[in-house]
Amino acid sequence: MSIVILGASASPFVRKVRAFLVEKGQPFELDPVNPFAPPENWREISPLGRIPALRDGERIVNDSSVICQYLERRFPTPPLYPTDDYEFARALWLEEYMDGGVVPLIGPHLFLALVLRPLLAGKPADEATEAAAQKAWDEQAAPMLDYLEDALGDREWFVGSSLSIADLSIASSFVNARHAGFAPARARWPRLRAFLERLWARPSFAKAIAEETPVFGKRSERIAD
Ligand SMILES: N[C@@H](CCC(=O)N[C@@H](CS)C(=O)NCC(=O)O)C(=O)O
Repeated sequence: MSIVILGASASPFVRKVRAFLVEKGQPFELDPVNPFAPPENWREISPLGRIPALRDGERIVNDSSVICQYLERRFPTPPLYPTDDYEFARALWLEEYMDGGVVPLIGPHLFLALVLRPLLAGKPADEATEAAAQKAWDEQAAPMLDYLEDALGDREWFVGSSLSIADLSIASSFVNARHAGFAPARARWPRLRAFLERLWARPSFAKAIAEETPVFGKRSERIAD
């Protein structure tokens, strides 16, 4: 039975599911769906109108977090959720911290404002939009980056001793900031920045980033140290 992700590659939630399947070594297809101009029957597949949805043969699963938990049970190896009770909760919390906290900031203030809208309008963002994005990064994102820097500490992975859903979720969400020309500055968030670079170099992200960058990631050239 074939696995199909329905969604647009630039969505952090779609990218998370994609990376999850690559890490599982499971083949899949990406069927492009733009949630703002969806196919006619989209609400039958995605009752909230959101991407991603996953098609597994005849079955549909919605919501990236639900999809990843489903895939974990469907393809248990390698495990991408910790077995320890508390570490399991930590991994889910960090995923939610991204999905419910960081993405709602990076999405509208950086990616939509500086990448997607200018792309659709065919002209770059104006100065006020640039300034608002920088302010959102400096004032609202900074404490979130502090939290993640602390949560990672000196460890290789956010939770436990191997790659987990927490790492995939964090790495995926910051790709959208990268496309918009923002990454945690090495001087202030050295461990988080090094972590992101390690994760982005994995095949589970490198291929997606290489595909997306020519379309969405031109501003990534301006990322400084
Ligand atoms: N909690 C959902 C969030 C999905 C989500 O918000 N996707 C956005 C694209 S990044 C979307 O489809 N937006 C269209 C809409 O809400 O109408 C998940 O993890 O899958």
